[in-house]
Amino acid sequence: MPSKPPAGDPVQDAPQVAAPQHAAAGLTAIAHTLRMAQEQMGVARTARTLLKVNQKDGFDCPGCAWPEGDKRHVAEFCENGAKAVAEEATVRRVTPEFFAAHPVSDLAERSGYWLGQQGRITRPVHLAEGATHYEAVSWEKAFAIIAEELGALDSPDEALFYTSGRTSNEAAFLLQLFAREFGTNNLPDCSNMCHESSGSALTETIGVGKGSVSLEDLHQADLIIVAGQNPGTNHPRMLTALEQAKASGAKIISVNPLPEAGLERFKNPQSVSGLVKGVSLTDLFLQVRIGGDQALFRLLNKLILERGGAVDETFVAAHTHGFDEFAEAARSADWDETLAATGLGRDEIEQALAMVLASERTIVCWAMGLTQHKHSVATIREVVNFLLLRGNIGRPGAGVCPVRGHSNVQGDRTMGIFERPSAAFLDALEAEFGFAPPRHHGLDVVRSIEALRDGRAKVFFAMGGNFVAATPDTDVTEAAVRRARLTVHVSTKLNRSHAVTGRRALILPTLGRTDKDVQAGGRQVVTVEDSMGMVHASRGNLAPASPHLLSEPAIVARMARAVLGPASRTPWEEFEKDYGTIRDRIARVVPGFVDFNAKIARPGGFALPHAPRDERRFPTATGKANFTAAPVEYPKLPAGRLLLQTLRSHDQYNTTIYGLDDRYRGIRGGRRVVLVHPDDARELGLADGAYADLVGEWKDGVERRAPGFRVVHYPTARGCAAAYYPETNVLVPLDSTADTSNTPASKSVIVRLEQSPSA
Ligand SMILES: Nc1nc2c(c(=O)[nH]1)N[C@H]1C(S)=C(S)[C@@H](COP(=O)(O)OP(=O)(O)OC[C@H]3O[C@@H](n4cnc5c(=O)[nH]c(N)nc54)[C@H](O)[C@@H]3O)O[C@H]1N2
Ligand SMILES: Nc1nc2c(c(=O)[nH]1)N[C@H]1C(S)=C(S)[C@@H](COP(=O)(O)OP(=O)(O)OC[C@H]3O[C@@H](n4cnc5c(=O)[nH]c(N)nc54)[C@H](O)[C@@H]3O)O[C@H]1N2
Ligand SMILES: [Mo]
Repeated sequence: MPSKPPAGDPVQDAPQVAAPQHAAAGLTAIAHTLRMAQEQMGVARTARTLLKVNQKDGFDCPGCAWPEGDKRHVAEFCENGAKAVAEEATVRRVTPEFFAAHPVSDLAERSGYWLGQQGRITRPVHLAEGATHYEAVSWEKAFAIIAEELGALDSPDEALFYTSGRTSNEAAFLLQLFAREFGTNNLPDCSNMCHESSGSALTETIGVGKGSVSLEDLHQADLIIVAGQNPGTNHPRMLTALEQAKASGAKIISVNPLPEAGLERFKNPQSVSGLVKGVSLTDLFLQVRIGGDQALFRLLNKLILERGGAVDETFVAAHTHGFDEFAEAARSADWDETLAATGLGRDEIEQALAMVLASERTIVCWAMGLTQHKHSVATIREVVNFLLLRGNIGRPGAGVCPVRGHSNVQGDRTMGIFERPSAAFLDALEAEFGFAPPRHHGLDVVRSIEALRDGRAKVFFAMGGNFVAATPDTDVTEAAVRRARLTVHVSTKLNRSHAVTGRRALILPTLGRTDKDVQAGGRQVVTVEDSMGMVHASRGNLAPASPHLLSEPAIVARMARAVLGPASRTPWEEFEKDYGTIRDRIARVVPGFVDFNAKIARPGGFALPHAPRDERRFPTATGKANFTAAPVEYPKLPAGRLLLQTLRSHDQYNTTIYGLDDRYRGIRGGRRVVLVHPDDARELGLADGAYADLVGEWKDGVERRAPGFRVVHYPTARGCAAAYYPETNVLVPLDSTADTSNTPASKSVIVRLEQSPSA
């Protein structure tokens, strides 16, 4: 059976609403997976491709960053991983004829869903100044254009090099090397919008900005708190780990304004009894108000302090700093204020406390529900306080578990994709490559947009991603990007960012994870790092989507040669020929990668060192794990307003829309829905099925409006609302960001709902 042609546009957005589900995965998930995969790939290619996902000789799933266990199943993927694979391995193609038929003005009118459905891009294309259409261009000409525009800048800091988190370690290492040799640290990345708050909080408190647990630890924990995360949709393989932990007696507390089906009950598709019955996962559901987590953990900390013998005194004395100041702040936590901030009942918090005190090995997992608020860094520091109190870091079955998003977002950071690199990293780069990298800090995502808006940045280069759709304040951001002299996107598929261009624009099509990568030096592998610091090889097995594609390392290497010219002493040509030579350099620059090439030959890869986890050593400024004592914050709402979180549906991968359903939440056939508690909706005079505009309220007085959302009465926490990203990014003000990490506060948007006639 061949693949099906893409849907027409405008795509009908007509949401149908049924009751939310209470279990995730199961047989429906398998059927859904196969249908979506076959639509994109046909039957034979579906089988050939899906069997290689996450196998030791196969490719790393381009879906999420959840690790693979040591014991692999024949089908080591989940419904949503399969969708990510199908999206990339599709047999649909975007050719130069497509661009001849669709002027940029037409692409700009299309939905993101339609753009993505057109298939893989086959040729580099150029939008000349004043032109209406992209046209095919040779790779040489494309690199010459980049060299010309970068060469015309007054300072290297007028260029921005963005990275999305699918990029391999090898490509990421080359990109940061090129940017720094060119002369800038302007390396914004999707992490700035994602787990930056986790990195900021963890680096300060435990000395390493990454999680401290392995998959084995999860299996051994006796209490797992999942806060601000929806694994049933975004990290489905995590449910298997939770199931295994439960089988060994662990308890699970979930903290979330929404009852998420995946956390309620899991029907494991890998076992027959699992498929039919499933296991219930959550033992205690704390339906917290958006932004109430810091107050919750602060009060738990007070209660632990008040309970004799509950604090791990030996650990606190030997390994921590700042206890007294923290304890004083925690002791003043107030019950009434906590109940107001969290919306929880006293009995629920007491139940949670009892489970915490009964646990000897606690892990806290979190994702965007904790990282995308004004007070996110303080919230995550409070989670660290909570774990430190009972010695829950640096021993088996315990620790911090920020669950990463993109499959190699953690590795890209390890490779130096960071606008604020450490001096030690730059020293190592300088010693290895013999040039002086810039020492002043570069721009993160939000500051990059401001620089484009203010004319301080003029060339924008993106290694993957969909910058204008993923970033906040869509109208402001799109206007800012349009001011650029040149925008360049290294991409696999079409997206909104290709339609919102600078004066000139390039799309450079590249190989994806599933494609076979053959260079002059033979068949190549790349490497990735998962959410738990395991590094392993990834090897695509499909014939590339077109013979004209270049790999990401090849694109950076050729761009570097065109831009830097013979003055560069870096062996770019050699790097392109054989990625092993890149890994030899990584081994000498990045700690933990000694013998890199030898280590990736091991099936399953190797673990990077992590001082707090491995030896209870905390490489912080004080040399100890730091307790912190920030004042408690939580969002305060004016009357008649709701606090909106912008989140993912089950049928999307960030800005890539696979389909219009959100099965577990009972939504089908449309994405413009806003979930509101029935009592709040009634108070606002909004019936289920009414239509409303979402209107943002921010201190700048600018009206930000997302029109035509169907109101869905939904059991979320009171005062809260939820709607999908990226449709709602227009509502997130550019300067509404987290303290310290500068991450857009896309889970705390104050809105009012204005009833509108219809969609
Ligand atoms: N299929 C699929 N997989 C993905 C992605 C995808 O789009 N699709 N995206 C990938 C990426 S880049 C990332 S970062 C991750 C994202 O993974 P998640 O963080 O799970 O993604 P979100 O949909 O943003 O869900 C946020 C969750 O936090 C809850 N929440 C919101 N506000 C609060 C709060 O104030 N407190 C608490 N306790 N909870 C809150 C929401 O109700 C929701 O359950 O997933 C990755 N994996
Ligand atoms: N309102 C709101 N905004 C958010 C969030 C939110 O929760 N709410 N979440 C934030 C988060 S957590 C993240 S991580 C960002 C995501 O921001 P991005 O990473 O910028 O966005 P994606 O949608 O993941 O990027 C998808 C595009 O990547 C390209 N692509 C896919 N695979 C490859 C590949 O192998 N190589 C290359 N070169 N290109 C490839 C395709 O062209 C595809 O269209 O969005 C952030 N924005
Ligand atoms: Mo993310």
